[in-house]
Amino acid sequence: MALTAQNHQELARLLDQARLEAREVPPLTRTHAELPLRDAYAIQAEGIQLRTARGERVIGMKMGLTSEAKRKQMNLDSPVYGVLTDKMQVPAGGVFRLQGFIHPKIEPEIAFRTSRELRGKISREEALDACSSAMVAMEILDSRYVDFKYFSLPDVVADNSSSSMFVLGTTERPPRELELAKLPMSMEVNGVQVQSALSSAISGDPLLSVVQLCELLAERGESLPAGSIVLAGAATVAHMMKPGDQVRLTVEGLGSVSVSVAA
Ligand code: OOG
Ligand code: MG
Repeated sequence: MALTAQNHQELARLLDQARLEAREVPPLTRTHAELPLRDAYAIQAEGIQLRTARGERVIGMKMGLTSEAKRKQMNLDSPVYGVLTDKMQVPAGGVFRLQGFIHPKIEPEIAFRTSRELRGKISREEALDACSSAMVAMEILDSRYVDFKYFSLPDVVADNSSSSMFVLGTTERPPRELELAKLPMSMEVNGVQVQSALSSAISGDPLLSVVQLCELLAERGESLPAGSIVLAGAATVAHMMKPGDQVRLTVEGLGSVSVSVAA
């Protein structure tokens, strides 16, 4: 049976409450075996609506599952997007408190800032023109599903693609000055490397995540507004955190960003 707008709202409320109470819920496809991706994005949008109604401001988008390492880990086969709000941002060098989250994990990313609106099928060159800067970024994921397990793309999409918090580096460089697909990335915890990859692990070239995002948005008749932050997706699998951890990501040419983990 097709889902109604009311179903979308109900499921969005369920996930929103789970997030606010840091409580796990079963994947939606347990009760809604037929959950088309289109409906999952509608649930995601309703969830964002609940947040903006409380005063949060949308400041960008995240791409997820843009690397082979992530798709393998989650056993899912295509990229997805989610929405970022101002409340999700941890300042560079700031503190991330585990309390209030369910089972958060951190992952190494690269982010872009756009200076003009992007819509539909665009070329890499158009994406390059529209991105005024690139920066180092880490995303803190949290899934509202039991044990961070879900078995379908619609589940993760409805849950805002597991997005939770993110941190951006303070060095912003024009992407044209960088060899975007050849940047060594290294994530360290307390000075010890836990993940490393080349930036090409992200969509073959992180800028292509922006191209893919625009295509996905166009399927819903949407565009990427000027002034958006875009997280291009993780280069490696995500890492669990414990209190006292100091997590730092360094991307050659873009500098470093760190976050301290507290209980
Ligand atoms: C989905 C989100 C993946 C990324 O960067 O690949 C993601 C998940 O892992 O739960 O954000
Ligand atoms: Mg991510």
